[in-house]
Amino acid sequence: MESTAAAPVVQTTVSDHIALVTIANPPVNALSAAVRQGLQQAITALSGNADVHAIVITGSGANFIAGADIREFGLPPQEPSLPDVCLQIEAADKLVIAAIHGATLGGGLEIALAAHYRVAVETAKLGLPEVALGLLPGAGGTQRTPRLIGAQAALDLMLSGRHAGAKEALRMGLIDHIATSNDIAAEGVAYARSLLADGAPVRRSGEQTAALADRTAQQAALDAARADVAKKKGLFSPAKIVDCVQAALDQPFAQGLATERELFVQCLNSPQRAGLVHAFFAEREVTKSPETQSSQPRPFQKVGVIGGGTMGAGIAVALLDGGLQVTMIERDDAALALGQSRVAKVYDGLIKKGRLSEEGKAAILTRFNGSTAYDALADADIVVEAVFEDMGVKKAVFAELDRVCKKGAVLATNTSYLDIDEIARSVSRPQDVVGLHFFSPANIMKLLEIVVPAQVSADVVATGFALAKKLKKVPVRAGVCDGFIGNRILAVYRQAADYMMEDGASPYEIDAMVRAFGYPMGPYEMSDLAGGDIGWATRKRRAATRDPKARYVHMADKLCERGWFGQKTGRGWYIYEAGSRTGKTDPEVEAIVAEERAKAGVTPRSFTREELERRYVAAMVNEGAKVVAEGIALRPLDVDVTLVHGYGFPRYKGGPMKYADLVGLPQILADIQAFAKEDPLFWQPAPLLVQLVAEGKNFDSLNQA
Ligand code: T1G
Repeated sequence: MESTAAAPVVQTTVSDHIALVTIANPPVNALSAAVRQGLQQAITALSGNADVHAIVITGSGANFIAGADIREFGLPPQEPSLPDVCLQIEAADKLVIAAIHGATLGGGLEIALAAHYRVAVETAKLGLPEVALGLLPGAGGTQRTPRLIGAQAALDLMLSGRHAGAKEALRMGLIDHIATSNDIAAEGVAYARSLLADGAPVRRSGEQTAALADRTAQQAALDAARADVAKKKGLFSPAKIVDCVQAALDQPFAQGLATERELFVQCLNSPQRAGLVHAFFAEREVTKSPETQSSQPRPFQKVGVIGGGTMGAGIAVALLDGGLQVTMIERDDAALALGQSRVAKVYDGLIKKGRLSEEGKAAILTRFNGSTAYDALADADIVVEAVFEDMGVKKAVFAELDRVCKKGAVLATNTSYLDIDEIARSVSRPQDVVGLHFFSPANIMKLLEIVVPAQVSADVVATGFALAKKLKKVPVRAGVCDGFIGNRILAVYRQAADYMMEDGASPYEIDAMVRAFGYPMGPYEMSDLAGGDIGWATRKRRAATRDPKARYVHMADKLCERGWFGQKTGRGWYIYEAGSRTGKTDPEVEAIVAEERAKAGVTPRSFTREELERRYVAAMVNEGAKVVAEGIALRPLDVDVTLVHGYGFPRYKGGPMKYADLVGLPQILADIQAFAKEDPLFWQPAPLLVQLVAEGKNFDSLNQA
């Protein structure tokens, strides 16, 4: 059978003195080595072809170029480098025009900036999002962009990583012309002809000076950005970006490019790049589950929400923001009115911030209605139950849903720990029951655990993933166990923190360590935010099944017995002045902690911050390994995405499993084995971790399909 050679990733056609160079490297025309080589060869050939008066560069498919090929980072570099390809394009002695559509990001925009003129369709998205990967624009972007649009606008694009639309790009001076049709290749060729007709000169971005002329204003923008970046603790590349733009102001172009290269390589070698690139791909891999690969989702537009409490209302807003028809069910009119007012309050808040108009709110709420009768859900495609966490109450709700919902409706529960298999067994259609575990506030938090009970059909799970995409959530497939992926691991590293506290560390020391590690807050601040009573209820619920040999720390209970639940009671682990969400340390809490230590017969010891960190992370990673081994999480990357998007794990560390790989699994295992000498019951090394270390492998080896 004749093998069809793959189409070249760079294709050139010449028509009537205009060359069209098309990059065809699906799915997003990433600038892989083959594309760079193809571009270099094309520009070389066309530069020497006297019959060619102008060169138009464009991309096939939905995008111009979405940047360098991220999969190549960390691999041995292949020639030509992207900076060299850009320099070659810029140096061309005949007009080079970039014809832009769709995503024009990172190296893709740098190619366009190296061209002499740029035309874009109205829907094009232009940006330099390298900072989101722990990098900086390393192909001349930090030197050409400020020379075209000034330091302030350039810094804004590079430090925010945001995508600018074509109109804004034209206003900024990033592009020269907006196409009148979406046929970008034709528009590019037409624009080239008009430039030739006008006698437009070759215009090299690296030689432009006007935008940087007012040095005082430029320096002021740089100083402001440097001050801003200094506040962003933990991130490596933002400060390097500012250094590069400073070089654009202070140094000749060629020297600025050398400075950029040096700082780019520093970012490339920083562990943050590895963490952030891992997070980028992990967020895309989690959407690929066995069920989404094998089944089509059921269609949905009408969604019911049972319960108008904090979670129910948040879920209703998330669904409305996703453009869906939403019906809220509550037990009586008063409860329904409260639920509806919670939803309205969210939109009123957006109006106050100027991010929504009254008309906008009214339009959204035309898709929102409520009832106290389950029959209102007879034609719902999906129903999400978000009532009180009690099995009896849940089963009663599902019995009603089983009675009223149409055949094929997806029946979902938002429980954060109850046994979904038991709920499924309680209805006549267990194959339609699935867990959709939202995180509070449900209209804000990106994570959605899609919990897969034993009897669910694959297309129901696929529907959960489709719903997540519709709501712009990050879905993670989870198996049924107490706490699924996130809450189960949280319970373990929180326990490790409590043990360190009983052994001598202050809760404030532990919170400080966790913040320094990169979290927005520590476990005790988090408990005060969420409400200590939630953890208390969990501990009481688990008391019956807790291993009597397991160590139990009473300090949190002592605070709860006093009604110190945190922000909502003005006092928890911290004291909160009226209306303040910033807590002050509390000597009375320290006294209670000391008293409980004495009762437990513990002689307090001191911990270095590093010791605290290693125990906290080891507990997280060890339980993560157990969750993967049991198949509760499909891959280690699912644990990473869960902890990053639902529990504040610093994204630039990639997630606990990726972080463990960067630290080295032998180190993590050695730590656990050392801690086990103190408490062999709590610190039982996960067999998967032991196996990987023995085989010289890491967690990432399990992420490869
Ligand atoms: N390299 C390699 N693969 C990429 C890629 C890239 N740049 N961008 C996307 N993909 C893959 C992605 O993994 C997925 O694969 C598929 O394409 C579709 O992506 C020197 C250093 C373009 C807005 O940061 O923001 O240039 O899962 O699911 O929702 O200065 O992808 O199907 O196997 O996201 O339509 C800078 C990253 C690179 C842009 C499209 N560029 N990409 O979103 O689809 S660094 C970026 C995106 C750089 C230079 C530097 C988005 C998108 P799979 P998708 P989408």
